[in-house]
Amino acid sequence: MASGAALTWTLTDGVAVVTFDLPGEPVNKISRAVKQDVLATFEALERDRAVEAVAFFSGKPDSFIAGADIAEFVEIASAAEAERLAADGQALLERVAAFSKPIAVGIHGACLGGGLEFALACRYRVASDHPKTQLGLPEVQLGLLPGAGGCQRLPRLIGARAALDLILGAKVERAAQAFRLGIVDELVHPAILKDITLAAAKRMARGWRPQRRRRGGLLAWLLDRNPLGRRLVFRTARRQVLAKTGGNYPAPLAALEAVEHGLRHGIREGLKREAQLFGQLAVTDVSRKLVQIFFATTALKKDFGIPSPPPPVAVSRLGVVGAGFMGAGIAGTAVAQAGVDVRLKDAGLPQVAKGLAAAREVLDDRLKRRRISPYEYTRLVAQLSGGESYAGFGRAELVIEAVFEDLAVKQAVVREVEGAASERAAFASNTSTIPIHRIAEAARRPEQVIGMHFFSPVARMPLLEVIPAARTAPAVISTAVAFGRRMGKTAIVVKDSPGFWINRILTPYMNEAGHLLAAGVAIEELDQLMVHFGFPVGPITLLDEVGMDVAEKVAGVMHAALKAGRLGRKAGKGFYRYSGGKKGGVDAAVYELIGTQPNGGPRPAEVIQRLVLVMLNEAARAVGEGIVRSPRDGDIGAIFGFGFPPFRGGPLRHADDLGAARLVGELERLAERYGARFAPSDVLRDQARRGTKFYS
Ligand code: 3H9
Repeated sequence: MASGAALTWTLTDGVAVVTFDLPGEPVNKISRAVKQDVLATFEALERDRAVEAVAFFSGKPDSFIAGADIAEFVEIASAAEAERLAADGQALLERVAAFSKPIAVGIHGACLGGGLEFALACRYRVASDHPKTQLGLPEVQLGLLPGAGGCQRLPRLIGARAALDLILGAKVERAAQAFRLGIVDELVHPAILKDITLAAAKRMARGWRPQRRRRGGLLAWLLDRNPLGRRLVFRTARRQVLAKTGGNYPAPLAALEAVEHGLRHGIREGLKREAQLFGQLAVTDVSRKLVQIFFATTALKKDFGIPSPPPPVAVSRLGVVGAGFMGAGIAGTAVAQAGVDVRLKDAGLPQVAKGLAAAREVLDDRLKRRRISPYEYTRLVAQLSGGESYAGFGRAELVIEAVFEDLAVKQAVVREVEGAASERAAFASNTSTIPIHRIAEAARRPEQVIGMHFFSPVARMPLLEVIPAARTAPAVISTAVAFGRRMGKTAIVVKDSPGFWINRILTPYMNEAGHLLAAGVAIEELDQLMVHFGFPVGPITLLDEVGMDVAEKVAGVMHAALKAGRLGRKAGKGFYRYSGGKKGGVDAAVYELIGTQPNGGPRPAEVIQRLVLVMLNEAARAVGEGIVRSPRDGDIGAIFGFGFPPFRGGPLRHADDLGAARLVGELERLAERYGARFAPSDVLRDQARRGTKFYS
């Protein structure tokens, strides 16, 4: 037995069984110290004549290697330093790839970034067929590229097209898909992972060489193996990246260049270029922002929104009242993600049947995308049931209502649920507009009442706002947050105040879009300008997507259009036309309804300024009122809730970047021209006076 700080090994029958278990850390990551440890261990293994082969495992129960240590990137001061970091990582993995004895890795749990790059440098990869086993190179999500040889080794293993698909999309695949792609050589039950990996190492020691078949048939050959086909692959990928990123994210383009350069000029040159580009990316503002988002998101995973949170109640059965679009989405996502039994209730059986069918679509989608097996699918479908009474609610630990947005209706539902469910069951309202304390007024047990505001479509939108009212019990808060997390959501705990956080800051933004329409800006132009700013969709498309819920509060011209039955996408018509679920062009009739025609309107720069500043100003005001508990929650909420451009770090980081003094000056000028809706908030004025920021 030998040991370094993180790596230990024992010898079994000529095979060194190496275990990587970083002390005191929940996951294995490759830091500078770990690199030294790996080098020293491999030197020792090289020297030891009794070692004929190596079998490598993680000592963590649920993860293999989470990649390079992201915390080290934050401290990097120059591109040259970051380039050196990548070159060091490459040199280490070159050493592993050229190791004189065969290495087999047994992968169970997350194998990401530098973790996968390490596995790719080894000769044989066995993976456990377990949902926790996920493989990928997610570096571009951090504004970086796979810098320890990933841009070179992956395309050589699985072809340029498949590798670009993974690297540029920051895709993380389950083991079965990684096996299909040819990233792993063998897929086994977790119970035999160790034995199979050891056996492979032994066979290799005796001279066996794994044979790899190229996947993908003739098409892959045509596209990946000849220069013309390859050129087409790169051209298509570049076009797709530009369309997707709008030029705001440099990492995918740089990754593409690293892959292309390596395939054209050989692996040496490829590695050199890869390290240079990694260096340049690591010091960009975009990467810094994306890394901050990573750490903010991981911190939120452990935060229950209250000091000393009591343990959450373990939910095994969920009751959902209201089988409409939201209710069905909540039911389907709860089954698919949290694996709980769900009972769906609505007034009539036809609604229930429709809701159950819609909930099942969430599972259909997972099956189609191979996120669950046919066996899991059948099991989960059986966990969904419903009816027109509250039968089955007695055993629910949590009930979520998603009925019509009307106070009296919601109050009636609380009372009915209190009659049917256990005394301990928590009651959550999925309202987007009604104060939770008003709903709780009707309750006999108001301490059990809370808000859980999901976004539409529930299965895809990653944010959950959890809204305790003044009397909500702390355990109910922990339970709502914990259950939201089990549903795969990032949860922020926000104050019970009109619009909570998301709709509070969206409303003035939407409202301003209305003013701009009235001033003659064309609908498409408005949308395009904000997409150019970095939003996934512009305000008018967003309005069509969210429909009436948010728009109800939006004044003026918007109201006229919406009152005419143009409820947005869900109604098949809004500002744009929709057919078969697809968005068409702008419906010109809208302009007549709102009594204006596009005539150019203000300059594009002013359009962007007005829309952005009105939102930042409101965000600042809401922070001042304590609507979110921290700027971190506010930024993550805006990014995950409606796609505030991640590369800008969120509205509050963006406000910090612009600086309060500048914001106040610009808002004052806008207020002079357009009125009090632009009056700078006290928070910004105060920051401008003291020279402070949201983030210290
Ligand atoms: C890279 O590899 C670059 C290379 O190509 C080239 C270099 C030259 N670093 O998420 P969790 C922390 S870039 C530092 O709650 P889970 C995390 O902050 C990297 N810290 O657990 C948290 O800390 P704390 C590419 C990391 O089970 C704790 O570990 N890799 C890292 O829900 C637990 O994390 C990625 O982008 C890291 N790499 O999920 C993968 N990873 O306890 C990033 C985790 O102090 N990681 N931490 O709050 C993940 O996606 C998830 O953490 C993972 C586990 C799925 C692994």
